[in-house]
Amino acid sequence: MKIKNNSVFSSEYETNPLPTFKVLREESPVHYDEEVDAYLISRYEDVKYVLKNNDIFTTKTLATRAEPVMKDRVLAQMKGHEHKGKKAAILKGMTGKYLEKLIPIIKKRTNDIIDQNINDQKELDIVNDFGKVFAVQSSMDLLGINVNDSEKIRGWHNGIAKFITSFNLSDEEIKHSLYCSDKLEEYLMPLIKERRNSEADDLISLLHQYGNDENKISDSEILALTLNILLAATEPVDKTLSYLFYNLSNHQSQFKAVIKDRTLVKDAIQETLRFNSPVQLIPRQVSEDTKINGVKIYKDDVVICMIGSANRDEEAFSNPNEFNIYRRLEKSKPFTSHSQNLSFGSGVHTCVGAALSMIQLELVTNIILDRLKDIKLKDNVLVEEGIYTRGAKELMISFK
Ligand code: 2IO
Repeated sequence: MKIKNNSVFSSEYETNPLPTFKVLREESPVHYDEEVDAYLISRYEDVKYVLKNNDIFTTKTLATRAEPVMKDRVLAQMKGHEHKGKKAAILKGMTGKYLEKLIPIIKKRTNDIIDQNINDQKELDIVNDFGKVFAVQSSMDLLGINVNDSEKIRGWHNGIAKFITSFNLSDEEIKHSLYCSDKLEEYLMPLIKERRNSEADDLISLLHQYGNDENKISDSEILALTLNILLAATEPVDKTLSYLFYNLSNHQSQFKAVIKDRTLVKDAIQETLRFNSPVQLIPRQVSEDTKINGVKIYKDDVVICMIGSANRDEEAFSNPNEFNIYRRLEKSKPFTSHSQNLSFGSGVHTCVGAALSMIQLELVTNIILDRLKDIKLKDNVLVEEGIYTRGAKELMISFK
């Protein structure tokens, strides 16, 4: 396979990016892509280097990629004292007594959606019947938004997600994303204003509570962080869950082991995040002339970390193309633990929701395993979509 000189993001790439990842890692690990006007970073060590060195490789690119639909800066755009404070406020709402309150709600949502989908046919689509519905509802629970409106919010969420995770959108598509962003603002702003002096324990109230004499936080900043959390907590969830059940179904002895020994659920999720990273790309902008792996890049250039490629790098993981939930336990082999995967990023901007998402996915998976017996894929062909965030279009399963 030859690297195309205008863009690696072809339709073959979207069908299966793995061959391109391999060629890039081997032949052009810091590869300039003309069409997206950015350098693609495909090796594990280089991706980690970029993500860790946030002074050289900044998040400034989010000003054009995210701000138009987020209406203000997201957490990843902040630094220093402000970043530390707002990150702590968000983290507070996902840990301790806040987490304790969330757990039964997560369980209830899971059970309710399963109840709605259990029919005589004993079939369901993990992506569209379960994952996408659960994803937006659990994000709304975290933010303290009534889930009665979840279908409306889901539609608008899709519109802003498309803006952030696409290259070359048409004018019509941009217009639609901006419309969805306006609708979300219209919906959320009154709620944000209402909670200005709230002592409640949802994340919107906690963001207000962050504001005091020293630390200021405006309603528009709270709106952007609310949209940030809504998007980051929703977008990867159905993708991870469907990849998990797809991978386990294709590795029956590991599936059986997980069903029997639930301490392996976490390992199966981590290995799925490595094997099929739901967030495939992380962009950064260079603050000064520099080099990555010997290749010169100049101030203001954009580099794109290819998470999906880094997670399949043979220099970082032994047998990277093997789905193996036991990696963590195989301590004798070097560079093998699945938890070294870069699916939550690395460095100061590592995903704030990483721990919560692992807890959430573990709870959901356990309930599914308890309630749906003898899970089988209806069709073994997995049709995936997306090059920025990536996931199955649908995944029909049968159960008893
Ligand atoms: C929301 C892309 C699902 C984040 C983004 C504008 C900022 C940031 C990410 C992740 C995952 C989403 N970037 N979450 O890559 O908050």
